Amino acid sequence: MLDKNVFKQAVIKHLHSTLGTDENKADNHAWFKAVSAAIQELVLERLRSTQKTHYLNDTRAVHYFSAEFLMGRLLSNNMQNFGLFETADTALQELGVSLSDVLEEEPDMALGNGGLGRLAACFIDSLATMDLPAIGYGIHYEHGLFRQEIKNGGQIERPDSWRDYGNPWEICRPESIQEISLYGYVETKYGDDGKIQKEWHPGSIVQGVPWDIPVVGYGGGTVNVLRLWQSKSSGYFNWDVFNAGGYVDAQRENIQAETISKVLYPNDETEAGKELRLIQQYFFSACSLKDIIRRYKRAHGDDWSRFAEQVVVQLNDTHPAIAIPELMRILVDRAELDWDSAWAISTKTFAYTNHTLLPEALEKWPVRMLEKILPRHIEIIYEINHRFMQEVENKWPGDNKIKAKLSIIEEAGEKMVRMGNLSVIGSFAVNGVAEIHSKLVKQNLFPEFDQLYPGKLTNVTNGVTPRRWLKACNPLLSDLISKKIGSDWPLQLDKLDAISALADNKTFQNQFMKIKQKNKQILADEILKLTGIKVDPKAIFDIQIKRLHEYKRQHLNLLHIMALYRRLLEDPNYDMHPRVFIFGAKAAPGYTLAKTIIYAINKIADKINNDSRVNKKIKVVFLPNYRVSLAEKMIPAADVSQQISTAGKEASGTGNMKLALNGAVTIGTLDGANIEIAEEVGEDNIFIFGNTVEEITALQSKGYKPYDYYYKNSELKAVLDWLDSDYFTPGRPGALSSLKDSMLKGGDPYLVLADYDSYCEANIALDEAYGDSAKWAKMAILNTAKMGKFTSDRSVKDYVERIWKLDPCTVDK
Ligand code: NBG
Repeated sequence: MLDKNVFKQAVIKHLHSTLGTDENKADNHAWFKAVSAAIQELVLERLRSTQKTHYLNDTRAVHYFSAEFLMGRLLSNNMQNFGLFETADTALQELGVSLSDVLEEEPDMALGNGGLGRLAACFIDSLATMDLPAIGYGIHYEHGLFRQEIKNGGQIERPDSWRDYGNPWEICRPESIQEISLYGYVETKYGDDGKIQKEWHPGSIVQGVPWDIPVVGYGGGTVNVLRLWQSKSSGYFNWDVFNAGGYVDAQRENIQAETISKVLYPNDETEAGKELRLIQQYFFSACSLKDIIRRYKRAHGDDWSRFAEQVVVQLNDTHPAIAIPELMRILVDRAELDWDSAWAISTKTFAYTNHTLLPEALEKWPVRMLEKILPRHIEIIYEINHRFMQEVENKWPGDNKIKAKLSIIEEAGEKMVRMGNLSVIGSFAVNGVAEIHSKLVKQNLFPEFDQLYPGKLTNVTNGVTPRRWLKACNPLLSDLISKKIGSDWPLQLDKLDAISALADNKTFQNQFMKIKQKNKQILADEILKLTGIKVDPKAIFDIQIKRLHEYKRQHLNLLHIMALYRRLLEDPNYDMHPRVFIFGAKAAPGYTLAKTIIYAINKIADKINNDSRVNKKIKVVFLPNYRVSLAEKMIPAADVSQQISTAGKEASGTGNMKLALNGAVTIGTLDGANIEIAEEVGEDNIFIFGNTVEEITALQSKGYKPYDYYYKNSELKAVLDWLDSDYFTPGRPGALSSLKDSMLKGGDPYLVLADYDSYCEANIALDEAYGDSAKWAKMAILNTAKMGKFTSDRSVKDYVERIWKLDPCTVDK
């Protein structure tokens, strides 16, 4: 595509004419900008061809609505996808610049919290790679997820300023600005034909300015777009007139349009429940729908009959669910379609993905908040609900209990709008994200909806892009694999299975494990740089990386670490392989217990790492500011992958897939996608422990008593009591007691104690297996070999076949 010299010239040109510097003065950041600009030239050329091709072919497209896109860095990815990584590397070397240093200059685009946002990023990578017409829609947050610092063991949140020095990839599109309305009141009028008409007189108008981030498919054929909306005040709105009318809610003057896209809510798996959050959701959903309709009308004018043939909108969780009444409003109030026709179009347009069963994460908005902010939408929601209640009455005549349960409006206590129910009713397909999760969605969350709409509820198991999560992040292993089986596995991940045949081959085992060793050395250097902690790369690298949440049970891992510590103190000859426990996790700023767990990890780490009686055997590392770019360094170095959530709580997990893909062996519960990973790798190549969903249900129905476990297991008791002392927090006795209390007085809602014994046993089995290096190598190889199912290309293919019904559209080169 580009040869080395042409590439060099392009970089130098940008150094001079885009950045106003030169080869002698440029620092790494300037080189980063110049290299990105050189790559962006290619990106934009392919973007233009793609858009033209899609337009000329009038393609049906998927519109992926997501409040979060956790993109990480783009330079390396874009170069990889254009096949230019090696070219760039040598070109820069010849210019006396290190590509890896240059790559480090790019801030992560951290516009997401965790799995949900990263899944969206993997999906748009796969969509472009598979030449599928798609556009991602989200919010152009000025500040992404907070930067985490650790001070005296505790988490401090600092603002993330990813755009302070500009973002070389994004393009502002002022020509496509949209305006959306908020607040105000609804006027009921009678048309000439005597029909009732509704007119929303908004109290405030906000502009959405689109920023486009090109999404380069692997091979560089298709370049799709991620369109992110920035909010701006709409200068010209005449406030005085509205004030004089006295109609407008007094609150609206407080609205500062620009705050809408200021920050990403740092909550993961909890409902944010704030007015601004609802406005964010409406803001990006409404801007995106207007954008879609503008494009549709360009091709089809006012003929709505083909809308649902051309457009499918995937709702990534309920965050964009307000798009459903918004489309109804446009069709009924603006396009003047009758309700039934509008509903027919709308329910053929939307599909909804559920990402969690945790009750605290199921979104509900107070009716009075909607009445204030979106007065017309609440009327429409009531109308949707009214008609839906008739359906329920037909199916279950006279059953008010079912009605109360299925109603979009929750009536007990303050009236609330249930966004999950709205999403199921307003969509033609609903999916969970792993087999077990989708099963529980059907059985526990929405069983009556499943009866009412047979076939609507389905499963699409998550996946991850092997381009970023193996090819780019683990170049040594990628090269080895390509040498053995050819280089098309990043597009056909099933082909990895061919290395199964080499799992017993001594030479291959050595090559595979030597690479793991090198990756561990690289991570050990990084750990030293970031924390000052020296770890032995010969030790087992045991990694737990994910958001901090009680259900993910970082504290179960910690209890086991404390137990090992005790065993070593009691018996200096206690037989175990040296092991480094490595954590990365951010806690939601308001989640006190999660922050206490981070504090506990750091305090226990301090003690153990500085205790010469044990620190040859165990070390504990907490790497601050876990994010996509740090994950890319940690994952290739993992021997062990900790996936230890309470069964039934982790919808899928995707870190589990990334780690196994890079040859880490999982210790995990039968939860989320762990179950499917176990099916693929076989029970000999994974350490499964703990209560199953069924066993937990049984335990709870007979009355779960955490104290029984505490009194029965003296080691567990000792470890828990240790948390009450000031051993780990000198001068601050009781600083960790709330952690102990959560598992005893607090009833241990995530059954940490119930799984403790079996977790310890699994750890012993793991340690033993590691002792047999040929056996371990085989396990590691088979984990990589058997991950074919978990490419996001397969997930996207499932979505296409089961839900989106899209055809690929190749773009000529
Ligand atoms: C998360 C689940 C994960 C899952 C991702 C992506 C939310 C609400 N859910 O298990 O907890 O892997 O979604 O589907 O963030």
